[in-house]
Amino acid sequence: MNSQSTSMIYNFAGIITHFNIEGADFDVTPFGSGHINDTFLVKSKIVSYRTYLLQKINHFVFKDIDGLMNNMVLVVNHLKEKIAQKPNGNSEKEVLTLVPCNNGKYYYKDDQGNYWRMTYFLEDTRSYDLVTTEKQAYQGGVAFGQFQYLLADLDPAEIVDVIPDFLNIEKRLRDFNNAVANDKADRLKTVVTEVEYLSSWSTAMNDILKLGKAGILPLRITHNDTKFNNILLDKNNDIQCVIDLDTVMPGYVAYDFGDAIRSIINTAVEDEKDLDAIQLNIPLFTEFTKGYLSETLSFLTEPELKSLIKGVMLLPYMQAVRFLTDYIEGDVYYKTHFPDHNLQRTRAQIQLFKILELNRSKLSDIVNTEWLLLK
Ligand code: ADP
Ligand code: GN1
Ligand code: MG
Repeated sequence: MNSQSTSMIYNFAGIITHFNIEGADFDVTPFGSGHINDTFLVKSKIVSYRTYLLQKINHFVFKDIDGLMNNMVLVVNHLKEKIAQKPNGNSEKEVLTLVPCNNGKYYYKDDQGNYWRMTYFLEDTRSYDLVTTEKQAYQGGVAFGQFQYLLADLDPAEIVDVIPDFLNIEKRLRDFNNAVANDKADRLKTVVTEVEYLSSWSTAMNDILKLGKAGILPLRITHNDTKFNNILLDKNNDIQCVIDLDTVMPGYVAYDFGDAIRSIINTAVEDEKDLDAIQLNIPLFTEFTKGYLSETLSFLTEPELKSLIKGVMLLPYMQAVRFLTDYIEGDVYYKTHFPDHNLQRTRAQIQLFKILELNRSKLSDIVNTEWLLLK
C-alpha cells in the first residue's frame, strides 16, 4: 500500500491529534515488513521534532486490546526500570516508549473501529529480514537472552494471555486438521504433499509441551515472536532494542531460541521461492548461541538447555503448519503480497525444517560445546 492510498483510507491527521505529541503537519508513510500490524512512520515537516511510529493494531488477531496494551505497558515499564539500573543504560533508546493518548489510555479507537497506538521512532536503527554477519547473530542472541533475563522477575500472573495457546503445537495442529477437514477455500487438492509431510511429523513435535506439562521445563515470560526483524540494531550492528512486544506471554525458553534461529540460520528469506537457496549458515547459529547463553547461563536449567535444540526443530515446523493452515483457509491471518504467498512460505519453512533435521546432531553439539565453554 502506498502512502497516498493509505491516507485515503485513514484520516491520519485526525488520528494523530488524539496522541500527546509535539508538532503538527506530519508526513505519514507505511513502514516495516511485519505480517500482522500496519505500521506507519509519522514525521513532522519541522525537522527538529521527534519522529513517531504509528501502528494500527490487528484487531482480528488481537481481540483483547485492553489486555494487549496493559501487557505492553507492564513490560516496557519493567524493562525501563531494569535498564535504568544498568551502568550507561539508556531506557529511552533500549526500550520502546509508548505515547499516551489524550484519553489517558495508550491506544485510540477511531470511529471505524480501528485501534491505534504510537511509540517513539528509534532513530539510526535498522531491523533485518536476513542476517548476514556473525556480529549481528551474536547481538541477536544477547538481545533475546537479555530480554528473558530482564523479565525473569516480572510476575507471569500479571500478563494476560492475549492469544491463548499461541505457540502450543497441539492447538496449532488441531487448527490445521480442522482447516484440512473443512477445505474452505478449495485448495486442499493443491497441497496434498505438504499436508502429508507435516502430518507425518506431528507426534514427534510434542516433546517441549510434554516436558512442560510434566513440570520439567518451567514457564517463563518469553517474547514468543523472536524473528530477527523484531530487534533493532544500531549503526554499528550493536543491539539497541527488542520490539514487537505483542506476544510477550508465559512460554518456554526454547520457543524464543528456536524462532530466532529460524530466521538467523537460514541463508534465504522466510518466503524464499528458490528452495535450493535455503541452506544453513552454521557460524551464525554458533554466534547466536554464544550471545544467548552468555545472558541466560545464570538461570537456565539443564533440561532447558537440552530443550533448545527441540525449539530449533519445532519453530520452523510450527510456522509451516501455521502458514499452510492459513493458505488452506484462504489467507485470512497473515498479510500476503501475492496469491500463493502462504504456500511459498510453507514450502520454504518445510525445506528449512528438512535441512535442520539432517544437521540436528551437529547443531546440538554446538549448543553443548558453547555451554561448556561458558560455564
Ligand atoms: P509487526 O507486528 O507488524 O511485525 P513491528 O512492531 O514488528 O510490527 O514493527 C514493524 C517494523 O517497524 C519492524 O520490523 C521495524 O523495522 C520497525 N519498527 C518498529 N518499531 C520501531 C521503532 N520504535 N523504531 C524504529 N523502527 C521500528
Ligand atoms: C508474525 O508480526 P510479525 O511479522 O513479527 C506472527 C508470528 C510469526 C511471524 C512469521 C502475532 O510476526 O507469530 O512467527 O509472523 N505474529 C503473530 O513471520 O501471529
Ligand atoms: Mg514484527
